[in-house]
Amino acid sequence: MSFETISVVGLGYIGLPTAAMFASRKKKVIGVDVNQHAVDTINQGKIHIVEPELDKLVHAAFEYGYLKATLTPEPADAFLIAVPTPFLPCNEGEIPTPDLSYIEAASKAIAPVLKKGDLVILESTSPVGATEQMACWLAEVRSDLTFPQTHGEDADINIAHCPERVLPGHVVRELVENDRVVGGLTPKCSQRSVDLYQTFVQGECVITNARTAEMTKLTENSCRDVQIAFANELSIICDKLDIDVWELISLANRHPRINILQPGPGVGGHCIAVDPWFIVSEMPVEAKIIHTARKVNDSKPGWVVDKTKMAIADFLQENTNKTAKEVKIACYGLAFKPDIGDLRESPAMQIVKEIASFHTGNVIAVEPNIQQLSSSLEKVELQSFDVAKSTSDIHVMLVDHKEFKAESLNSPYLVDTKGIW
Ligand code: SAJ
Repeated sequence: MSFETISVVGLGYIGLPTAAMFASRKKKVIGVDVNQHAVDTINQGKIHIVEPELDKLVHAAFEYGYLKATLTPEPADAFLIAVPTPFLPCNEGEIPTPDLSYIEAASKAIAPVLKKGDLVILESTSPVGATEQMACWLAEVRSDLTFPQTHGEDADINIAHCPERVLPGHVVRELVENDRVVGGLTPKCSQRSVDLYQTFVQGECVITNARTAEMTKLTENSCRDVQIAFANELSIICDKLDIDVWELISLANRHPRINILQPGPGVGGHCIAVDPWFIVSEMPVEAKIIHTARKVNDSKPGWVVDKTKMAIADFLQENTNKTAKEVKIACYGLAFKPDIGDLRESPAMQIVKEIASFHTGNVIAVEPNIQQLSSSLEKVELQSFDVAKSTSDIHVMLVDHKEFKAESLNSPYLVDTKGIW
């Protein structure tokens, strides 16, 4: 059965580009979101998030009449669920556990409009077992339909997990080019999902089962987290040994089988710092390295703040005529990674907030990718690189944006978390 109408539930960083991609291949796409602002914006052919090339894609999809957004699900032949899977609130030191309430709400919202022959794909990053759980939620609401967990290949509804793997900043290209892992609850569920993705995916669609597909995504991001933790741990060791960690890594990486990642101020974003906890919370005894890596990366912003405090102390010792209140600190970069303006879950933001909370003098931020600072940084002043460089006493390099890499800054009071100056 072909897919004439496709519904994408959750029009965020993954759902909206995916919806626009299907629409660009002349599929009728119904985007569903609980956020009225997102729905209204998309229904004007505009976007409510920042992602290169996405505005053109959504604008064209809307103009040609292939994409519309709504608050309430409507019947479709395939449903893709791309809602957030954050973790539940927990106390410091506790292992965070995943919050599946958005998936539950999305499942229960689409259940009333499901019909025999529909395909439901969970794209949200999920703990192992979430797709089976989603199938149960759907079945609870629709006892008149049959589902793969009870009726296998003969079920009325097909269900699969197909995790997104696109890199923020390159979403439009990677959606087309990346391979996809497709894990159906039955082989037919997988095959129908592959048929759907091949509408626009040029990468290979590789079939497995749902649990393996869920674990694949968690493994990819945990692997990167562990590798970054190794680099961050090295940076702390090298600092104590008075060795330049950047030179060290570039030398070690000359070995044909070594490829160490880069240290930084910590790990940010909504995936790499989150997904490993899905494994740790399910397997707390076994997941030792994954758990430790999380702790190493989460502790890095605090280490950078301590280094800044030491730089202030050194400065005051050398400049006895000055008080702490007269010391000006410049922080370079606020985004969670280079060359984007996304400040959510950013270790750089965490560091700047902490510096602003203890420091009695001026704190400047330089962030070429934003126009104004959020209210959470009310004490901080947004300035140009040149002003920050020429007027500040302490310099804290946090994000290696291309604009910063093109500059140089030499100061005895420099905390350079990216090794660019
Ligand atoms: N980082 C370092 N050192 C490095 C590389 C990255 O400190 O050498 C930091 C970045 O500065 C940033 C964080 O790690 O704070 C994460 O950045 P990233 O570029 O590694 O990844 P994300 O979060 O933008 O996207 C990841 C990608 N996953 C992998 O590369 C395995 C992407 O493919 C996923 O689709 C995405 O997570 C997701 O949605 O899960």
